[in-house]
Amino acid sequence: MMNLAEILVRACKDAALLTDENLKFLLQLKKDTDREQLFQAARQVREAHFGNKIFLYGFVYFSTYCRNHCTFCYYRQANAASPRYRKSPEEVVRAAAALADSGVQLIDLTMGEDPYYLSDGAAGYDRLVGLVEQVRIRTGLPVMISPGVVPPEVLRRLQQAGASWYACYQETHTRSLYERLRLRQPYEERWQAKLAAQTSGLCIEEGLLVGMGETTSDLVHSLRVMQSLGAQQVRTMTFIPQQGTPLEENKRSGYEREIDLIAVMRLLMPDRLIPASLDVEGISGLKQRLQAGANVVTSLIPPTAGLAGVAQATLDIADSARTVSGIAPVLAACGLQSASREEYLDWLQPRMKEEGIA
Ligand code: SAM
Ligand code: MD0
Ligand code: SF4
Repeated sequence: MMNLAEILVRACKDAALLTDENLKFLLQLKKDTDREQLFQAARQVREAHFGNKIFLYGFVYFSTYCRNHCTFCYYRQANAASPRYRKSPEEVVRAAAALADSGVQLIDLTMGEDPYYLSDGAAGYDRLVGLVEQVRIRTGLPVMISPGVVPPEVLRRLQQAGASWYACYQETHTRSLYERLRLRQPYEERWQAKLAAQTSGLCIEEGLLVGMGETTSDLVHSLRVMQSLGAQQVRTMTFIPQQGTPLEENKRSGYEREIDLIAVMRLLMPDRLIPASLDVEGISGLKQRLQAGANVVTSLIPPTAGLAGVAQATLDIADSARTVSGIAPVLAACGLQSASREEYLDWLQPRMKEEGIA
């Protein structure tokens, strides 16, 4: 049986040498001193691939209407407690422009599975494609689109309208668990949407929701599936129980599992983008996530646009903590710097070329 130091040496040498046993071992560390060694190795690997540069993503949750019933989500259709809004294209473009001016390198356009955009014949999709186009033109920044499951031809149109990324998280790759989370959304359909996005030349983001009763073996399985998917961005978020949902009374787990997973993802997928999301613990959890090897800060939200977060609808938004200037002291304390737009494009463009986009 290898010890921690041996596993970390192996990981830093070549991620391909890591076995499932090694991954399990790393995900089960208990002592803080051991976990700190894991994080240190993850930082070392991040530095080798990205130096001290961090990418910043602006987040625009432009419609919180949703036709779905995910048990974990505040915005599930039946929840009367969640704030519902659908921002006009002008409001979306204004929020995106404010984010761009503040210094982010990408705009993430996210919505619930809002029928206004997803049905109504072709009209719905036309609205979605039009929105991407406007944001792309007005900001000049790469756009990520998180619309839920959409058909392959719509993914193609989104790509042609200027989207670079499609984000769609499976949450888990253990089917029995998936079925308890994303009710009435076939696993395969969601999975295939990601493959179709890749075929259309979009970069993709895959994600794991943790603290839902998954085992360490479930996590190792997910890591392997994520690795073989070849997503350019991989994330994990801790489940935050939401008022008015079936899992409202569930106890929130600690954040350790998410933090450890960030570090293990960094070791296993060294050159991928891995977010530190402000949408879980807000600004107070940013340092820990960056120190575990994340290299993107996501869920930066303009304070006065009336926009919500997903897992944390309001935390740290109104007081401007989820902004580029709000997070600046944390980046500095970690010895990190925001990348420039050019540096982000230098990372992104070759990946898009590889996929035949550019
Ligand atoms: N409606 C689209 C969809 O579901 O794909 C786009 C939104 S998606 C980016 C929202 C993601 O936030 C979920 O896939 C899940 O990973 C995460 N999330 C939602 N509710 C959460 C909660 N209560 N706690 C933690 N993460 C949550
Ligand atoms: C985030 N709240 O980055 C956002 C969201 C959707 N692509 C991302 C979950 O944390
Ligand atoms: Fe809707 Fe997305 Fe929430 Fe599921 S996670 S209920 S699809 S907004």
